[in-house]
Amino acid sequence: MKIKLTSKILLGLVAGIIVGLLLGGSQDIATKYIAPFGTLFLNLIRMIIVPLVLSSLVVGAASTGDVRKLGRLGGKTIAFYLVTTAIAVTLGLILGNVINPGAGLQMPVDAAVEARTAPPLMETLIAIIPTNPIKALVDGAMLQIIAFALFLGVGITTVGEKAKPVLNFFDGLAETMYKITAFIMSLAPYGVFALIVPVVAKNGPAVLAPLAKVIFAVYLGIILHSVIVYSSITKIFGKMSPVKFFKGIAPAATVAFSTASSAGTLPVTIKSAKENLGVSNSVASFVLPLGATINMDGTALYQGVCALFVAQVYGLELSLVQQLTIVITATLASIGTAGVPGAGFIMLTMVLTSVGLPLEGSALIAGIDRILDMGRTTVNVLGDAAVAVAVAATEGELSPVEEKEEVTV
Ligand code: DAS
Repeated sequence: MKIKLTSKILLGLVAGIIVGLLLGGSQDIATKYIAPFGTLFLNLIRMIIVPLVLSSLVVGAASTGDVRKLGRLGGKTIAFYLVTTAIAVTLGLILGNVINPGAGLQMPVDAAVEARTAPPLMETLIAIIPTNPIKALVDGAMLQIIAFALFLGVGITTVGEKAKPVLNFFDGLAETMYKITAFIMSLAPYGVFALIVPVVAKNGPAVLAPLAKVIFAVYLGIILHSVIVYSSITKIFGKMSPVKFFKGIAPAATVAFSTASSAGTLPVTIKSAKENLGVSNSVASFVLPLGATINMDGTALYQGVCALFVAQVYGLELSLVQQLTIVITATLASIGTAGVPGAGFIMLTMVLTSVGLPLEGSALIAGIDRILDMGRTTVNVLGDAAVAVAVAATEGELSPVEEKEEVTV
């Protein structure tokens, strides 16, 4: 019986949780003999991110043809991203106020320590243009790679016939990267297993108890946000049933959950969006890499909940103005958050500083951050895919995809 890839990955996930719980007592087996295989799987995916994003984006930009269309695509995409992120952090604040996860814990308020703050928005915008594109590729600076690829793609189209060999090169490279992604995806069930075992072995059910309310609030928020906001976006703009959307993006969601890395999941997100949701290559290769870099609804929601948790733990009241400050800071912070594990936690200190909350409060979150990261990264990826469906539909580039028997690998 041929099992669908998604089912195999979910099988890997469940097996990983069970084995992780069994190994709770002897974590060293999990960390010494199983975790390395998870790292191997993650490194395989990371290996192809840069060539995949560069080649698919150059081909995508070249196939969109003119700059006007690219401008329209960019404007729509960024507008969708900012609105959904602001909704997410507002939902996080509402849940933080209603569930009150910090009640009961009482911590002394020390002097707030100066935290690392993200560069001002203008600085981030200027830094998008790479002074040395090769260095941007070597450093894996995603925003700079996206900018360079867009210029390259449009340049190729403008030059025309003479640049054909260049376009063919990137076209060939992109197809090759998709093939390699498919091979890596066939290893996903094993990779997901090896990634989950150490996380469950380390955190186990006991440690989670005191912070269970934070985990409950964040996961309730990301489920509500995903079901309400993304179902609405795909239904209203993409005329796509939520069931079809969530089933089609499931392989990427599962990989995002187990790797806690949007960038690491990107190859799978592109593949799922194109093959299971019918998003065109030019839209997928523009909207998804951009989203994996700047669109993090799950992270923004997590920051809303955790900021309130820290305030409650220290018995501090957050005024409405302070909570609005959190909405703005968390939305901007999520733009600056890299799509790698734990990046949102680093940006949390920036959000706490923005409203004068003690940074020590984030130390309480540190122990469970990976559990929260898995959920928020899944929403980050779902948000990217939902916007890709909506943008593709408004560009007339969303093709109907019939139910697949077997998700191709
Ligand atoms: N893990 C990040 C991502 O890959 C999100 C985060 O840390 O908040 O999207």
